[in-house]
Amino acid sequence: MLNMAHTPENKLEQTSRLQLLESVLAAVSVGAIVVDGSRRIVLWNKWMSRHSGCADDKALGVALFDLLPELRGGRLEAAVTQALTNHFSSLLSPTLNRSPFPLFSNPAAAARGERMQQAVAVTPLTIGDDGQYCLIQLSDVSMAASREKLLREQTELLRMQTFSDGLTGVANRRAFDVAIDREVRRAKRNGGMVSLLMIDIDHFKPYNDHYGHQQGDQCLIQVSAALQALLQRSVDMLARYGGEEFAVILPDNDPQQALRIAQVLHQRVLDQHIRHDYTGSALPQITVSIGIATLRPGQINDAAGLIGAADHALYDAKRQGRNRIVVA
Ligand code: GH3
Ligand code: MG
Ligand code: MG
Repeated sequence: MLNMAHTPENKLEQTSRLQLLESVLAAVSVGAIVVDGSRRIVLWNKWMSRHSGCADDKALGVALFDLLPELRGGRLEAAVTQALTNHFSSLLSPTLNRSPFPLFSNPAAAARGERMQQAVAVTPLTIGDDGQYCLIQLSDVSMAASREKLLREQTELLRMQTFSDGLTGVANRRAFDVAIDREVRRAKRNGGMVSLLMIDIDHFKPYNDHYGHQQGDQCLIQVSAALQALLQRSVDMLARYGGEEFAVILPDNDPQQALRIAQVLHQRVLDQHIRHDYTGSALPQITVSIGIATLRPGQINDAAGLIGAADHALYDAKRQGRNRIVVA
């Protein structure tokens, strides 16, 4: 068998097999680097030359971490050491280490200094009896990464749309339900309180009927923007509760603080001077009625009770003539 391998025919065969392997290495669209036991580069394929801007004649024979000192002390060096000494393979997670090598997908990206995002696999190779080598394979995952980023952004947009009102852009009823539940549980856990305002536009049906639905929509946008502009704490939440009804959640606010905020919001809507000539005998402009309730230890103690009490106070404000505030 050994003798056969040395016949001229077999030699030729071996040479062409080597050439075949070399062509494959040059053609594949992954980077291949092989380093020996002293971490000197013994193989650096075409893909590496193309994407690193460093030709193989510059790389071969040079210690990898001399050629690329930025890789020293990092996860790649640890992986190479593991492969050479313990014969362990490893994959460098692209999420932890997006672009360890200074590689660029194309010349334009190189000009912008925008590195390729890489998947890196490190594999031990034993050649002959005790020749320890290490193969580093690199692939370009920039496309996959940018697709993933797009997907993440779209998911976030969908999430936002799921929780915000399409007309006014403020939180919608679904977001309100989640928030009121969270704030009530938080208040009960801490023995604190949370106030709720229910705000309803007065005589909105005749406004719609006389000025048209589109102008009605504009009015809703203007009122919600005016209310939103006044809420300063990030924990306060304005939501569109339904049609022309809004809710404001005020964590940690007692009834006096809630009343003060309600007064400011009420006045702010008046200051908009949105003309409304069909309010009957009332002021010829858009006004709101507000009901306030507060969840406190020993009193109202769940979200449904809080909403019911604020609603009831709002109903009282309407009954007493609208354009006013009632505290439950
Ligand atoms: P009150 O002073 O008692 O609150 O009377 P109101 O007319 O405001 O109340 P009502 O509940 O009778 O009418 C609410 C109206 O709000 C009915 C509907 O035409 C209008 N509305 C609800 N949602 C929208 C919306 O998204 N856009 C527009 N343009 N109008 C809406
Ligand atoms: Mg109304
Ligand atoms: Mg209403």
